[in-house]
Amino acid sequence: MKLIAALSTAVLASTFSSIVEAHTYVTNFYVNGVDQGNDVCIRPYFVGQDHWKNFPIKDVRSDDIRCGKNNANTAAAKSCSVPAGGSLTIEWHAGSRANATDEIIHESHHGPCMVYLSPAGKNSWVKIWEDAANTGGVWCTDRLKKKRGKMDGVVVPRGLANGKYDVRAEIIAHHESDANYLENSARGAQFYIACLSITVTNGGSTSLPAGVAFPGAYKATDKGIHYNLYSNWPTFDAPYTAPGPKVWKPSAVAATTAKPAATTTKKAVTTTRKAATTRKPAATKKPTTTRKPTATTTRKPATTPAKKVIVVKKIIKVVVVKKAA
Ligand SMILES: *[C@@H]1O[C@H](CO)[C@@H](O)[C@H](O)[C@H]1NC(C)=O
Ligand SMILES: [Cu+2]
Repeated sequence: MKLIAALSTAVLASTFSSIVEAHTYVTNFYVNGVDQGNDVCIRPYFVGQDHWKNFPIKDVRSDDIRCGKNNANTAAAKSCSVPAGGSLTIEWHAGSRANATDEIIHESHHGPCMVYLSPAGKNSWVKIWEDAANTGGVWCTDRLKKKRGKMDGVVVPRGLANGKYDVRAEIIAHHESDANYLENSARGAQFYIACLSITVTNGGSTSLPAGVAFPGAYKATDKGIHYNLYSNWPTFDAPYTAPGPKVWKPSAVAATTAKPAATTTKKAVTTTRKAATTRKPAATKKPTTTRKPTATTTRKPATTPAKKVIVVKKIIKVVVVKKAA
């Protein structure tokens, strides 16, 4: 137990130094693969203070949790047409989109992604997509980095009634959410949010069901918000349920929406497994930076506390041997 506590502290310490570094924000989105343009149909970010552009919202009771800092009731200058059944790809960046090596979101930031839809200006949000998988410690944020920031697999329900809608895209970063923001406002979960304006065309007769309001939908104590990313170190694999309602799947669109999400998740997991088959990286890397290598090899055992200690001991042993050599 003592070892685990020490290692968790080391992991935490490594994240503190990077708090002010690259967060993330939405620069562009694509309709059926077509880029709508820089900042087009996206609510403009708060510019009173530069840093809010990519800074997280942390208070779920605040109006800012709806669409970002000071953006609860603003509107994008334009609404982009999307045919019902069409795909939305939402592109995130930490710094500049023009930077080919932009890190998308800081390495320490791990968590799920979600997309909600509301009739324009109604604050009645229906979750239409999420990627909350964390198998092997690989999260949506990690997949996003591989895809150069492109959050894909989001489909506007086929048959949805024509009209203007707001899209709320969200990433939750859990690197400090072992603390509850209400108890420690310096830490807590970080919410990255952007709202897009779309006009659905070629739609049908399906209306959105009643949605949830922001603020209102989340509580600081929700399991998917006050979540300890480090509790099961080194697996990062504690069962996770994203906050908010379940993804809405109208029967008419179930087939279209289910597929992309499932495929993406499986692929990512397979990649990690392969990478993790060698045990060495886990030993050579410092506990603070290990994330992938150890994740899969120790996945199952670590769910029981007794075995967790054994796993940690093994790693320590290897580290010691290495140093002696
Ligand atoms: C591009 O992004 C990388 C990674 O964050 C950063 O180190 C580099 O300074 C950035 N380059 C420019 C020109 O901003
Ligand atoms: Cu951040």
